[in-house]
Amino acid sequence: MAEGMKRYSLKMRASKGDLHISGAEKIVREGELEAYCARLLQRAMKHSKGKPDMVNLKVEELDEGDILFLQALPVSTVQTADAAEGMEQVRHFLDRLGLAHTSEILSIWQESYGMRGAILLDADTLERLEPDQERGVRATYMDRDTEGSRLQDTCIAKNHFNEALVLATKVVNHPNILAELCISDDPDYVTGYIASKELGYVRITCLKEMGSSNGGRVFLFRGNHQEELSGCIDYLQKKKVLVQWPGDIHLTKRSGEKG
Ligand code: WAQ
Ligand code: MG
Repeated sequence: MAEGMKRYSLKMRASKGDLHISGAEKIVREGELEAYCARLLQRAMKHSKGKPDMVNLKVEELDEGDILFLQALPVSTVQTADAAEGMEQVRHFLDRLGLAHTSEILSIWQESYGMRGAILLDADTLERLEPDQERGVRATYMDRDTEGSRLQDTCIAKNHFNEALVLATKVVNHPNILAELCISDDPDYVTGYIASKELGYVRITCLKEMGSSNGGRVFLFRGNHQEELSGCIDYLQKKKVLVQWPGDIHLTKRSGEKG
């Protein structure tokens, strides 16, 4: 591969004392690396939560052959007037997936509020499967594949929708993940979603009260704990994924394909 064409994972984490201020990650070409480092640093230093006293920037070279390319989930939107109506909609979609313990799942979701990662929940037995239940499981090493799109400067301000669609696409593409539930912890962001391979990415316009910082995620797992769980956690935490948007022209061709 040509010099400067290698891809790198770039992760930023900013805090002030014990307070987490901001975090973000990108997968970029070598030639874009400096520009994105600067942007993520800017995002950290200008965050509305305050000025950090520690910013961690981590840069790792990736092996091109390890990257999994996925198509973004199809997106749909359900308008809801308030949190109660939003939760009714989530319940309805969980029922459509044929899950037996809808009410319990909705109440366990609240246990994820304030965690750094997500609850990994056995959808059938309702066992929590995270190795560290205080932290949860974090999905990382994913980004939108910007190759062939003009969207190059998306990372200074957080775009909730873009980042969530990337994360959800990665997460629900694992064969043992049935669905993901998500509410933002940002007090002024009330749109959440339920995602699954079957349903796609379903935005629910109001899923909590404005001003509330109660947010969290649940990944619903179905499978064998001995044989499939560690592979699933490994995928969520370590597999490199680039998500392709519909409408973007992709210059990344598989070998043999005509360009
Ligand atoms: N992996 C697992 N869980 C995570 C991760 C991650 N990488 N990042 C955040 N979480 C958990 C954690 O518990 C957070 O408190 C919670 O999710 C919410 O995170 O279509 O902004 O970053 O417009 O606040 C939804 C967009 C935005 C909906 C979600 O989540 C739309 C959002 P936040
Ligand atoms: Mg947040």
